[in-house]
Amino acid sequence: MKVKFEDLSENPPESLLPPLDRRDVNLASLTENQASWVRDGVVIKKKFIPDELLDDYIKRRAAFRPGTSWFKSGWPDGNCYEAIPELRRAALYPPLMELLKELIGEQMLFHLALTGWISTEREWHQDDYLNPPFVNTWYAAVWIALDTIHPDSGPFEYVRGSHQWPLLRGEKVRSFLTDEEKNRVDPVTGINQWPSYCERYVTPAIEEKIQSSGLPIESFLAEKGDILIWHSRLMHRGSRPKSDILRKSLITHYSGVDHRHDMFVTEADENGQRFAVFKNALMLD
Ligand SMILES: O=C(O)CCC(=O)C(=O)O
Ligand SMILES: [Fe+2]
Repeated sequence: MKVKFEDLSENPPESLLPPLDRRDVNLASLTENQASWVRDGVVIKKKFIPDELLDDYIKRRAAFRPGTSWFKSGWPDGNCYEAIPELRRAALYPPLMELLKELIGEQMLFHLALTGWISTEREWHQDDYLNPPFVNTWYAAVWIALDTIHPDSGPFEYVRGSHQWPLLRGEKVRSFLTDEEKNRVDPVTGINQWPSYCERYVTPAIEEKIQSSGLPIESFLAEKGDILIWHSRLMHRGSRPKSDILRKSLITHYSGVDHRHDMFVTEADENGQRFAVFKNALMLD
């Protein structure tokens, strides 16, 4: 049976969504950033994060296991930031946090960092469905360029406007797994990696949806300090690299502070910016 995008997605009740995701949003009252968010599902800002802030992080990141494969893939844990103040300072840069709040409508909680200097090669997806269902797009992620991003390095690709499509739902997506896949656990982590097992039908369903929408695929070819903030319904992927040139970026993910009761341990930095604390990271140096 061929699985279609419509089989995997739904439109959640409007009352559960952030203000800018509701149909009754007053377009005339929006700031320029908010208008871009509503129209495109992305906000791109050139030279947004100061070099000094990024240089501290880059120095720390560049010292992580040079000469090994870890150097390219980065810290293995999404909560590595707990032990890396230089990363937190970039991720919690107050003007960035202010901008995220302007888009989502509440203070944001930082809870996930991707520190690889290569593409994730993660196929087309929306981020929201990888989270618990109550997140309901109170969520945003930021792609921060740490250097010039080469077109052959496997850049971030996205479909502008696709955030207006229905929302993929974890439960619906998992319902098409085989029983073996539902019960399978990764021998190393002990975790069921359902998002990757689902790719065999999710990716073709999204590809067909993109094709039939006629919307173009764009790449974020950025310079150091440029950022792209994307909506948690935006279709995006880490494209396949065409060479082994490094893709130096930092990717940070946030949820509305009042929409993550699963992340109940948090801390605030000196500016009052919040991050989730899990205290189970492999602290590798
Ligand atoms: O490799 C990439 O740029 C994609 C990253 C991504 O999908 C994510 O951080 O949610
Ligand atoms: Fe993603």
